Amino acid sequence: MHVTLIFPGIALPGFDSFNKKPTIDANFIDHGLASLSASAKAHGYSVDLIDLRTLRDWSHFREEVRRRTTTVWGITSWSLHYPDAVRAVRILKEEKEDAIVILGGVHATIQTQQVASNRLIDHIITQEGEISFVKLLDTLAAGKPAERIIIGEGPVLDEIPWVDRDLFDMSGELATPMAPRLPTPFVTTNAGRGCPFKCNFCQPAERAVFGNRVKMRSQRNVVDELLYLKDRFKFRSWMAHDDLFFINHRWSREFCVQYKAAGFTEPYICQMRADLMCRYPDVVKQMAESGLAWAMIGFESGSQRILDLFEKETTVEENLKAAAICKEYGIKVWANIMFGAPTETRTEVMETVRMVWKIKPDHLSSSYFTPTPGSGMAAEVEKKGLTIVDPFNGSCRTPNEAKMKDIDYEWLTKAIALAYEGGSEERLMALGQLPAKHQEISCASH
Ligand code: B12
Ligand code: SF4
Repeated sequence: MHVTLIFPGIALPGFDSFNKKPTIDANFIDHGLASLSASAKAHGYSVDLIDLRTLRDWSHFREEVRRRTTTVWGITSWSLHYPDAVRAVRILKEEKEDAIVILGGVHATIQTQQVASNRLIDHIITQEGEISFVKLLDTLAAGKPAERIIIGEGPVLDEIPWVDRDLFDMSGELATPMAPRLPTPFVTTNAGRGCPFKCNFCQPAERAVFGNRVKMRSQRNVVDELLYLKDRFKFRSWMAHDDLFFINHRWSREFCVQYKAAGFTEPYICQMRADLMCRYPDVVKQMAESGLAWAMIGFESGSQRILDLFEKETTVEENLKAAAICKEYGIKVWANIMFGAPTETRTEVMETVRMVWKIKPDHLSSSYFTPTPGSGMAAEVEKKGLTIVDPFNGSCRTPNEAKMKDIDYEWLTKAIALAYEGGSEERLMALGQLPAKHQEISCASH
């Protein structure tokens, strides 16, 4: 039996963006679909892909559907992509009366009832897909009836095949390093799944998909995959896509040993937390010696009240110390900073600007606080009627549009510009005195 998978990720980069726009969202492969594909192929199914980013427009998608004889279609969807996933399903059903559509991914997991209310979707698999997707294919291939809503069984990561890099056109990812000056070819991989922390602008979405326990592949399994990727793609740098690659100090120590023993010196980039870096500076040093070139750190805010509001469980001091540890070991700092949290005051924003100046990141990635579907904060601000973005677009954190009521985005843009430019305390104080455009950002109403 043949299956066609669909990647609907055009919400940010748009149609015809693959290999045309230099951004990661236009070019990275999707590990969820690539992993499903690997499992399906390992069980004898043939699989191909329609990646909307490679198409001209919706009529091109219709043509691609029409020219296939596929019956079973699998679609992934984050919240941001859901409206496009729904449009794809509608076209599929218009073109192929007998199409069986299976939807899975983050949005299907956190908004199962909403997805189930779309009667064009035949089956929904929530949580992790590899095992249950194959079981569903087996049932369909046998012509037997199958449940409509299936809770995905979580696999043991070393027991599933490496993600299928033949599903996507790898040329986009190979040419698009995550951080400036990381050499190409560049590849991404995932060493594990899940995160034990509870930052409320993110959780509980992660746990809804991956459960409460963090699962790591064995170091051997990851290093073996990197050896395969080296052989196949000759990569010169790579990224661990994990929410947190440095999550377990024992795992990381052994990974460094095995990575070096395999002869690797290739630089890599990953996400890290300031508190863990401060607790285990020796591991950070070991990672730097093994090739860690960039640490992407969610510093988020220079205000302790805002960090606590986010339930980040880090301190401003840890933020500064983690950055200093990176400087000491020659690791470049990618600073993720969030502006415009609900109830954030101007004084608190200014504290964040000062923190950025002290950290002096090699790359500053600023975002507006965004009510990401599936996060605790989103539920809270929606209840209070503060959200002004729609629940799908709402997951895009790019600081280019207003997300929430009561936030003076015009002023915030100036503060963010100052964080980027660097500047003096006088300029910052002058910014603080500017009259508010709409309402002062304040705690008053909440
Ligand atoms: C890597 C990553 C990225 C990469 C994307 C690379 C890519 N194209 O895949 C980059 C850095 C570009 C990125 C960007 C963004 N991301 Co992101 N990202 C992640 C991250 C950390 C890992 C994704 C991953 O590889 N997971 C591992 C795979 C194996 O898991 P999976 O994809 O969920 O797939 C499994 C199941 O969901 C299921 N499944 C998935 N699809 C299907 C389909 C079928 C048919 C079935 C049966 C099952 C199934 O089975 C899979 C295997 O078990 C996740 C968090 C996370 N840990 O998942 C956030 C996450 C997906 N991102 C998120 C967000 C919000 C964004 C941004 C919008 C942020 C922004 N800029 O504002 C952008 C959107 C960009 C875009 N593509 O349009 C949110 C999505 C929340 C939501 N409600 O949808 C997440 C969950 C993080 C969070 N909690 O905030 N991201
Ligand atoms: S923001 Fe990062 S550390 Fe916090 S819960 Fe999400 S993945 Fe974990």
